[in-house]
Amino acid sequence: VLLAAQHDGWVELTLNRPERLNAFTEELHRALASALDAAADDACRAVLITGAGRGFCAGQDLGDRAKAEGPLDLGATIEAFYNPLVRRIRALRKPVVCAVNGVAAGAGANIAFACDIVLAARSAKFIQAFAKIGLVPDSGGTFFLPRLVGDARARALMLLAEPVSAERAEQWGLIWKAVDDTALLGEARALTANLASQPTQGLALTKQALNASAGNALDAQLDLERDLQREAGRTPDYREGVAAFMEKRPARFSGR
Ligand code: LHQ
Repeated sequence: VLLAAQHDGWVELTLNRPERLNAFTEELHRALASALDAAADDACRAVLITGAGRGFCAGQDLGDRAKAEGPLDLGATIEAFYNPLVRRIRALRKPVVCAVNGVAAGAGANIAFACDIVLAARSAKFIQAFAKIGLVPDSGGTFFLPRLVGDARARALMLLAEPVSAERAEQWGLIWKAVDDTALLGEARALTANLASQPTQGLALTKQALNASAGNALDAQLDLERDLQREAGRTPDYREGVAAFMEKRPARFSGR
């Protein structure tokens, strides 16, 4: 259900249930959780998440749901699988790139938005599908969307469940970039490999600052930047970055 390909300093995780547009089952959640835990190792300096086949991820596997008898506690499913996934991605101390190769619906879309840099194939679409089945956007959607595109667009997207094309998503600032379908994976891999060669601690601290930004007032954020900069200033990669600049040579970052 999940392919994990180890590259030099980074890992590529491919959601692999293409016949169901990579919809989430418990098995897929468990595999993704353990792959992300493994990616916390210092040897891994960046992560790429993508999907197999024509879709990225259609959210929760609704077939799983339809089979169940009696009322389901969806809150328990979210607590057990979706919220931990979002937290894992945000807390991971290295960049997580998402290559959205096709439709991203429901939790599938919001998991993509939890990643640090999102590229999408021009043919991909993002759908807040929840409204169509009587549910509430989850996996951080009601947190990420208003911050990414503003309240007016977030509300309409969520109440109408209208698809957004990759190109419009880029125009709106919902994602980093729309890319030609055939170029997507190559570009996403090059981007992730490049990130894996960068000062990983500095990027982790940057990610930490950005994660905190949404909940902080300016004074608290300035204090946080001070503290994180103090930490960054003690890293070998900072020393290497400055030395390389002074010596007019490319830096060779160790990730420490
Ligand atoms: C699927 C699915 C799917 C199973 C396509 N499940 N089979 C959290 C916690 C607890 C509970 C509930 O939810 C959540 C979070 C959520 O994510 S809720 C939202 C769940 N997702 C959706 O509502 C999206 C459902 N899918 C769709 O609306 C469409 O499939 C989209 C718009 C994604 C793609 O449309 P098409 O390109 O026309 O493809 P398709 O509909 O023909 O799908 C292809 C196959 O994949 C098809 O199976 P089949 O046997 O007919 O070939 C679909 O049944 C299957 N599939 N999504 N979520």
